[in-house]
Amino acid sequence: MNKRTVIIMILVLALIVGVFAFINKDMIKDKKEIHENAEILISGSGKEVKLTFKDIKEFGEKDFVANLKSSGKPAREHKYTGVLLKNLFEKAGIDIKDKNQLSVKAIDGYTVALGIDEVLENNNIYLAYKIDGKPLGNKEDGGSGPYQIIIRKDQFSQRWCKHVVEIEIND
Ligand SMILES: Nc1nc2c(c(=O)[nH]1)N[C@H]1C(S)=C(S)[C@@H](COP(=O)(O)O)O[C@H]1N2
Ligand SMILES: [Mo]
Repeated sequence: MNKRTVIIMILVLALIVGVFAFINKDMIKDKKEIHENAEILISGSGKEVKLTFKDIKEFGEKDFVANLKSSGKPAREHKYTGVLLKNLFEKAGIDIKDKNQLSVKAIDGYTVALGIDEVLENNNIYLAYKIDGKPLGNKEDGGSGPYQIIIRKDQFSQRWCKHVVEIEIND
């Protein structure tokens, strides 16, 4: 290989890395906007739907009680406000009955897999936006929202995904 070929190869690689960095930056910016605007992206299974806070509220706001286990603190009961996750999909006109699972993704990269069977349960998995009557708040204010998945049956709260920005449907 002569010197010229090596230089051209290095330039081509640098260009590829640059393009990927650019695309990635754009994707991170989109997620950040979704988080700040209190929106949620429903993706996967050929779908790409953005839901606003107004949409989500109108899907059927409900108060429910759940035990939060925060790290370093004893479990404590709170009143949450939100929408039963299966109702959100039903009202958005998305049939999840025959799907495999949902991947819930947060702004910090935390991801939680939810089995369809548990999602279809009656009083278990919610998408919440208030705790004890107050908004959950976002990551920057030390809150756990704007949206958080609450799994009433998960007694250690590990799968209670905070700062939800995307729910991906897996076939
Ligand atoms: N987005 C996001 N959600 C998350 C986590 C996280 O790191 N990021 N940690 C989980 C864990 S391990 C616990 S115990 C609960 C409660 O977290 P807290 O101790 O910050 O209240 O949130 C869960 N949800
Ligand atoms: Mo935890």
